[in-house]
Amino acid sequence: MNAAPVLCQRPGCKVAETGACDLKHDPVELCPHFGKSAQPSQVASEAPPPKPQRAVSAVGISSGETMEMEDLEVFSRGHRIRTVSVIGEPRSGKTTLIAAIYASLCKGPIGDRDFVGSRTLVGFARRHHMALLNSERKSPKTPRTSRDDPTAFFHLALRPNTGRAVSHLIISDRSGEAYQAARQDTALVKELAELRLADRACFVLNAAKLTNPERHAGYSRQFKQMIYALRDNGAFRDDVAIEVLATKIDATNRPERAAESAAILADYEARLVEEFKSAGIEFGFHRVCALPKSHLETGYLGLGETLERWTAPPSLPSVVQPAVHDASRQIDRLLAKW
Ligand SMILES: Nc1nc2c(ncn2[C@@H]2O[C@H](COP(=O)(O)OP(=O)(O)OP(=O)(O)O)[C@@H](O)[C@H]2O)c(=O)[nH]1
Ligand SMILES: [Mg+2]
Repeated sequence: MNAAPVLCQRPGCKVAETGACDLKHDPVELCPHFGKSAQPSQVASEAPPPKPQRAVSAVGISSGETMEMEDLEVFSRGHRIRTVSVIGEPRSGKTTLIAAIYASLCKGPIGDRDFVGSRTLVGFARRHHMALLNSERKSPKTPRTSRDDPTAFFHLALRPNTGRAVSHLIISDRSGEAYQAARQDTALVKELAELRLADRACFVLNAAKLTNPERHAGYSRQFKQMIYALRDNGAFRDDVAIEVLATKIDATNRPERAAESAAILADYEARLVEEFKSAGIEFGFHRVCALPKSHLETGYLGLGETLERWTAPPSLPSVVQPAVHDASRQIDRLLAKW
C-alpha cells in the first residue's frame, strides 16, 4: 500500500489523510508547518536511515499559479469546494471580472465576505496586473485568454464577517473562443470538462455589445444559443444554478445613450427570465461593472452581491412527503389537506 504523502512537518499530523490541520488552521495553508517536510530532529530516531538511492518523496508546494484540472482534483479531496464556471464569448469580460473580484478583496471585505486565503494568488495578480493603468498601457486592457490555454481554476477562501465557517470558492476561466466554438459545433461541448464540476454556471453578457444597435440582433440571439447549446448537450449537472451577469454596465451609462441602453437591457432581461422560467430553468439576471473605464462615475458595481451568491450555501432539498390522494389511512388524509 502507498504511504500517505507528507504535507506537514509536524510528526503525527493527519492533514494528508483528513484534510484537517492538527493545530486547527483553516484553511490549512495558513499553518506554518503546512507544505514543509519533517525536520531531521523530528523524525523518529528508530526510523531506519533512508536508502541512498531512493528518491525523497515529493512535497507539494503551491506555486500560487492558477490550478489545472489535476490540481483541482487533489485540492477537492482536502476541501469542500463551491465551483463557479464563468462562461462567455471572446472579449465579453470574464477574466476582468475575476481580476476585479480579487482586486476588491485586496482592499478589504467585499459585501460581508472577508478574504482568508488563496492557493492562486500569483494567478490572480498576473490577470489583474494587465487590467491596471500601471501596466503602462494607454488604457486598462486584459490580454485575451488563449484557446490553447488549459482551463484555469482560481481559489478563494472566504469567511462571512458574521460567522466562522470558511468557504472555498473555485472559479474557472477559459478562452471565450472555446465556448464560441462549442456553441457553433455542439460536438465540442464534451470537451468543456470544467462545466460538469460547476455548482453554478455564470454566463457573462457583454452589455456594451447588447446595447449597441448595430450588434444587438446578432448578439442577443447568439447569447441565448450559447446557454441552450451547453445545457441541452449535457455540459452541466442537473442541479446546476444558472445566472446571467450583464457586465460592462459603465458602457451603457454614457449620458448620450443611457436611457435607451437601460431600456434595451431591461427588455432583454425580462424576455430571458420569462423564457427560462417557462423552460423550468432556475435562473437569475444580475448586473456588474468590473472596470469602469467608459464611464468612471459608474464605479465598480455588483461585485459584493456576486460573491455572496457564489458562496451562498446550497439550498437544502425538500423533505416534505408528497400528499397521498384518496388515502385509506386517516393520517394520510389529514396530511393531504395540509
Ligand atoms: N468598459 C468596460 N470594459 C470592460 C469591463 N470588463 C472588461 N472590459 C474590457 O473588455 C475587454 C475584454 O475583457 P476580458 O476580461 O479579457 O474578456 P474575456 O471574456 O476574458 O475574453 P477572452 O479571454 O478572449 O475570452 C478588455 O479590454 C477589458 O478591459 C467593464 O466592466 N467595463
Ligand atoms: Mg479571458
